[in-house]
Amino acid sequence: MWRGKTVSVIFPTYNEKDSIRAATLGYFATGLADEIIVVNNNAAPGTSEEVAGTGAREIHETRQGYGNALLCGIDNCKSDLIVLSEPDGTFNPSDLIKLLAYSDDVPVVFGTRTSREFIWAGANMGRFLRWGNWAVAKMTELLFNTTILTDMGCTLRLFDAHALRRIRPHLTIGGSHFGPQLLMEVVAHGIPFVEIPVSYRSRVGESSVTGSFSKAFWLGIQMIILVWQYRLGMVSRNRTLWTAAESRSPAERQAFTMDASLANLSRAVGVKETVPSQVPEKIER
Ligand SMILES: Nc1nc2c(ncn2[C@@H]2O[C@H](COP(=O)(O)OP(=O)(O)OP(=O)(O)O)[C@@H](O)[C@H]2O)c(=O)[nH]1
Ligand SMILES: [Mg+2]
Repeated sequence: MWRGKTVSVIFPTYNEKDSIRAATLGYFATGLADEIIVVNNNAAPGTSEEVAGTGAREIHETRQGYGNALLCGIDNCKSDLIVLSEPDGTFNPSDLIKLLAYSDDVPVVFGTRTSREFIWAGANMGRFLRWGNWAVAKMTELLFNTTILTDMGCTLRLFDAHALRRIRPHLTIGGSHFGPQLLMEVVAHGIPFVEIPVSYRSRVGESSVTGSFSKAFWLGIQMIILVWQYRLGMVSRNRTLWTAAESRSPAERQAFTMDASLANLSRAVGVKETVPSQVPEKIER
């Protein structure tokens, strides 16, 4: 629970039998996660036994792929704040509080794994992955004039349920580049976000994606193609854009609504000087 909001962590799992128990218990130990949803994506035998008794809820998605697994978790989650993570030991559960702290200000918080001080010894974040993720993220930042972006592929992210529901109909990718699509839809909807450094540690067991140079290279190319498809308007669908009013806290929203109706009222009755806004504009674009 975070400031009266329920918190869920979603773990897709494929090949994390040896780390999923510790990861699950680690998130619960923070005292901040109300629920952990493990999406078993035809996972290694023995995974369910490791999850049993941890308090996590296990569900199954048979369509293979990181995106399919996460979408299944998202569709089965009713919490106010939804954290997407991985149970392979790469992320530190104690970073949850950092994501939550920023959720007070913005509906989406992305992690970044490219800050040198946060890359632990043995982590799979060599020069190619680090600068590759950084370069595609910078390209996106420049092409869309976003706030700072330094990592395209970090899989530790927090979403306000309201924001996630808004972009959910636009999420279509079942494989590994679901992550970049999620980021691009946040950008395309104009949803405010921030990116914060998170610890990145070595993986327990074999990586099946970025551990292989050719797979990581191909994923990078797919990311670049995806970003340009968005830039060139090739993925334009009807989107309900995020409004400034939606970014306010409930109390601020109420004040804003009252303020706006007072201003409308005074306009309607012909008062020249409108009531000054009590709530400063939070986001200037
Ligand atoms: N490879 C693979 N991963 C899946 C699948 N379904 C869900 N996943 C999840 O996708 C995430 C990414 O897979 P990893 O093997 O850790 O790949 P990676 O994160 O690129 O590699 P590292 O960064 O070294 O951890 C893991 O949390 C998996 O559980 C699937 O069908 N195949
Ligand atoms: Mg991983």
